[in-house]
Amino acid sequence: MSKLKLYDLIESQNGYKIRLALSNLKTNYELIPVDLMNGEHRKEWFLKLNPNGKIPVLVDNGFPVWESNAILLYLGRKYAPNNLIPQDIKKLGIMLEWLFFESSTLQKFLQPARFITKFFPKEKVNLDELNKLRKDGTRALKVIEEHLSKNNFFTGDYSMADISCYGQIYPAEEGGFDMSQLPNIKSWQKRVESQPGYVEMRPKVAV
Ligand SMILES: N[C@@H](CCC(=O)N[C@@H](CS)C(=O)NCC(=O)O)C(=O)O
Repeated sequence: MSKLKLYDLIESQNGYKIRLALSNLKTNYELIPVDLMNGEHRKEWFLKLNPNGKIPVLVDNGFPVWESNAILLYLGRKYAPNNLIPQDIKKLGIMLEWLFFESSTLQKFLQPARFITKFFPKEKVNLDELNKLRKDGTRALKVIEEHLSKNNFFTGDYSMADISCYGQIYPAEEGGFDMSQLPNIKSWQKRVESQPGYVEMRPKVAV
């Protein structure tokens, strides 16, 4: 049994970032699904792992780490110190910019837009709110589109910033975002998909 445990749900794009990173790093882990629909993440045992009551949470030999981008930095430092976290101080600065941009801006709009579009009953959807999320999310995507017009990856080389933004953007169309107008993002997605150990958000089921 692996000493790394990931509390997660396949449909979570924040959890997917961690699954992608662990797969890129060829690191084994145990996936423990958390039943959000039945409020498992609000129970006392889970709040001991993450007092904020959200997935994903990584538990390393009993030590819990929460917030997806904090988990990425933890994993990068532990398993790939010279690889997915740049040594070069300027590149490190660039990677951190995009990780913070992801959690403060991109995630703030893309995640609720997808949640509302995919999981809310139609009659409960506030269209003004949803359209505002899509408008602000599209603006954030265009900031990335512009950056990727001059860079193959966020820092030049594949790093945790790519994993974080890729995981968040992966299901963006399910949130009603039109990705067809963002060709640089599309090309970058293909480059991420050709990295060793790449996995999709939803594992393919054998037929
Ligand atoms: N900023 C957090 C966001 C985590 C988050 O919002 N997780 C969602 C699933 S993707 C969740 O647990 N939602 C349950 C809730 O908020 O009640 C991160 O990056 O890890």
